[in-house]
Amino acid sequence: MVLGMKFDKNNFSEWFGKVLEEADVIDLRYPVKGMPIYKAWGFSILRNCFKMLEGELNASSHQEMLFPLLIPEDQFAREGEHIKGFEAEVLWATHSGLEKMDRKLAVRPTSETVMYPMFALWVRTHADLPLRVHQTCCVYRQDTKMTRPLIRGREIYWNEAHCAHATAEDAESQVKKALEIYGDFYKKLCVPFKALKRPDFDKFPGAEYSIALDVVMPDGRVLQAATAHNLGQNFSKVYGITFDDEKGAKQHAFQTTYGVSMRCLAVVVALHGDDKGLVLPPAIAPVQVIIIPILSKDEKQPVLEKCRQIKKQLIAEGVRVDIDERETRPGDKYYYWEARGVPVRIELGPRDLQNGQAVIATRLGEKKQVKQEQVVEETRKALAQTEKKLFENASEKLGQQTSKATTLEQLKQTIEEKGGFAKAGWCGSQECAETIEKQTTAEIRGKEKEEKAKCIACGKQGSTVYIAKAY
Ligand code: PR8
Repeated sequence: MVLGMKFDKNNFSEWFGKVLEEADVIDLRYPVKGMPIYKAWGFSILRNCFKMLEGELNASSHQEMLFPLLIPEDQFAREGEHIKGFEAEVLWATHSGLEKMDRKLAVRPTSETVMYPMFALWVRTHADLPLRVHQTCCVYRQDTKMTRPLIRGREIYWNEAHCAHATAEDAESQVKKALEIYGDFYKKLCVPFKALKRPDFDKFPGAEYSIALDVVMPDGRVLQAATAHNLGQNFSKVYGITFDDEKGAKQHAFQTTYGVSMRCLAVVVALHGDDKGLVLPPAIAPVQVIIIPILSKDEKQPVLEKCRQIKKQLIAEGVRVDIDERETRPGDKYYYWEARGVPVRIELGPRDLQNGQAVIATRLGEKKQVKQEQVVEETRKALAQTEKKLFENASEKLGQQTSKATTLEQLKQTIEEKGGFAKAGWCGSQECAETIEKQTTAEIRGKEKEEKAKCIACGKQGSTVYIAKAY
C-alpha cells in the first residue's frame, strides 16, 4: 500500500469490503448469509437514493402501496415460466409454531404473484387503467451464486413497480418511461450505464422482453443495476386481470414491471470511491457539507460561533450540513469525513475569522479560500462542480471500458486485458452464445439498438451486442 493510502482500490474486492465496513455502510457479521445490517450512515445514503426514486415515481402517477410478504403456494405457482424461473430460489414458510401448515406459504422473491390477484379485483373497466403501483420492501431469493455485500444478497431491499395497461402500445411506452426514470435516477448518482435488451434466454421469467441497465464495475465486470420488463398479457391471462374496453368487450390487460435494488448503493460506492474511502454524489449524501472548526484555546468560542452561523445559513438554503465540534484534531476529522464521502468540507480557524475568510475543500481534492459572505454561494458551486465531475469521470471511464472485437480471439484478449464491454456481432442463437461464453468467459448482455453485424462465433448475419463478464 502506498504511504498515506487508507484503502487500496487496485484490489477491488478487498477494497470494497473494507470501505463498506469502515465507512459504516453495512455490518456483515450477522449470521445469516446474504443478510447484512445497514448501519446508520449506509442506510441514510440508501434511503436518500430510494426517497429520490419514490418521489419520481409518485410524480409520474404511480401509487405507493405495501403488500404482504407471504404468498399461498397455489397462487404463486400459476404462471408456469415465472415459477420455473424462481422455484430454486424461494424460501418457504411451512410451520405455524409447532404445527405443519395445511398450505405452505412462499416468501416473496418478487411481488407479481402477490399483487396481480389484487389487480384482478381492482381493474374493472378501461377507466381503471393504467394502474401503476410501487412499493419499497425486502424480497428474498436463495440465489445459488455466491453472495456479495450489496451486490448479490438473499434479502434484497428494493423498489418494485408493477403496472397494468389497456394496450400493448401503452405497455411499450411505459417500459420506455421506466427507463427514463431510472436513467435520471442514475444520473443523480453520477453513474453512467448501458441500457441493453437482454437476449431471449436471459429475460425475466414470464416476460416478453427485458431491458437492463448495466454498469461496469472497477474490476471490469458488469453489474445489472436495474431492469424493466414488458410482461405482455402473460400474467393477466393467468390471474384474470380483465377490463371492459370502450366498446364493452372484455380484454386482458397488458403489464409491465421494473425494479431497482440496493445494488444502486454498491454501484455508488464502487464507481466513485477512492483510496480514502467513499465519495458521495451530493444528491444522496446524508451530510453534504461538513464544517470543521480549527480550534485554539483562546479563540474557541468566536470560531464556533461563526461556524454555527454558517451552518444556519446553509440550512436555510436547503443544504444538509453539520459541524464536527468534537475535541479531536482537525486532521483526524478530515480523515473521518473523507472516508464517509462527504462531498464538501468547510474549514474555519482563528486566522480565517480575523481575515473574514474560510476554506472550501471538495472530496475530489479542490481547495479554495473564500470570503465569508460568499461561503453559501461558493458551497453551492462546489457541490454542483463535484456532481458534474463525478459523472464526467465515470463516463470517461466507461468510454475506456468499451471496445470492439471482430474475432473470438480478439474478444477473449480484450475481455481479459481491459474488462468492461466488448461490442461484437452475434446471430441470436443460444448455441453461439454458449460458444462465446466457453471461449471467453464473457456473456452476451444484449443489444443497445438494432445494428447489423456478422456473428463472431458462426459468421452468420446477426446484430451488434454488448458482451462482458458479469457479476
Ligand atoms: C423483477 N419484478 O423481479 P429482476 N441482490 C441484489 N440485487 C438484486 C438481486 C440480488 N440477489 N437480484 C436482483 N437484484 C421484476 C422487476 C419486480 C421488479 C436487482 O426483476 O429480477 C437487480 O438489479 O430483474 C435487478 O435488475 C433488479 O433487482 C430487479 O430484479
